Amino acid sequence: HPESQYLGLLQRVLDSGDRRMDRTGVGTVSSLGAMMRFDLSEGDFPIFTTKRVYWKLAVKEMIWFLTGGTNIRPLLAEGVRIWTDWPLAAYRRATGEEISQLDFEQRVLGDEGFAMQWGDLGPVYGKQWRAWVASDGTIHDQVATLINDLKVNPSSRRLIFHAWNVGELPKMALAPCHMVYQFHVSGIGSRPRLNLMVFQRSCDLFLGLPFNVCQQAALLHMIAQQVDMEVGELVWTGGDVHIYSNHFEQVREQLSRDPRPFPKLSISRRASDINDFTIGDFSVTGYEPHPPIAGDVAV
Ligand code: DHF
Ligand code: TMP
Repeated sequence: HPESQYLGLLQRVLDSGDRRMDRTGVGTVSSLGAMMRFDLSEGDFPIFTTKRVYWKLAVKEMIWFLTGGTNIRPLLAEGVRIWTDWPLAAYRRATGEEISQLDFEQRVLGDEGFAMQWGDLGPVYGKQWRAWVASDGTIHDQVATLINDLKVNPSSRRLIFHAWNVGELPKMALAPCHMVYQFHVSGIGSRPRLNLMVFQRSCDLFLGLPFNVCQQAALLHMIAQQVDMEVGELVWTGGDVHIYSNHFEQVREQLSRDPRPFPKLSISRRASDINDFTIGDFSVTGYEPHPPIAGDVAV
């Protein structure tokens, strides 16, 4: 089962990773370097099954990246709360106010001025993907360029977008984790297939990775549709792959479970362009996971 790649990685890091303290103060066990390959050509959608993964949240996050947005307000409007912790921590630090997460989210949703001031994550993924500002001031829409290049030059070795904008890292709430997206077309001339390799420099194996793999598969489907190609393979690569010490118990529970077949994904509608996708376009069938396993995110 392809999910065994994930379970094997969890086991390997647990068994032989390096124990250390990390930026968040939680502590991890960590190893360098990992790869997983998922064949998506038969419609398989890699939503892990050994715990329930809230795939709609992950796909909504991907759609939000594609809008070029960096403010959590539209995420909250969609019920996606996975990014609240960072602006919330910044707000508490700056004001000393002991506001609850829920109250903070209500203010971001209800007060546009407040959202502008406190809900922005800085020039994170969306900004770098859709409006990277070069040193001469020109603005680069890397995603639009990629889609154009896939159409006119599918054998290119430069089919990349990238979020590690060194000069802007200090302004980001969190430095990009999944930072390089490289595309590759096989079967040119007959039945072109679009493949994607992602490099993720830092990976929270329990909370982050299940979201990342599934949203990256969704991205591959969206782009393939826009360039009239079939979907091929998702190759996920990780740099610092780690398990937080407050997830050990959860990971052991997960490792005791047997993976089930991956569900199937279909996109029901041809979007007019890459900015036109909505969550309602994604339909997943046959997802029958084991029960959810909760864990706290390290801020
Ligand atoms: N920091 C850390 N330490 N780990 C991360 O995975 C992470 N991911 C970020 C931002 N910073 C991060 C963005 N993505 C969750 C999933 C993805 C994500 C952030 C958080 C998460 O908490 N998932 C829970 C439930 C989510 C919910 O229901 O709202 C899960 O069980 O999957
Ligand atoms: P770092 O910037 O110190 O590496 O911390 C980022 C943490 O967030 C790290 O545990 C990796 C995790 N992460 C993911 O695994 N996936 C994601 O998509 C994001 C945004 C973060």
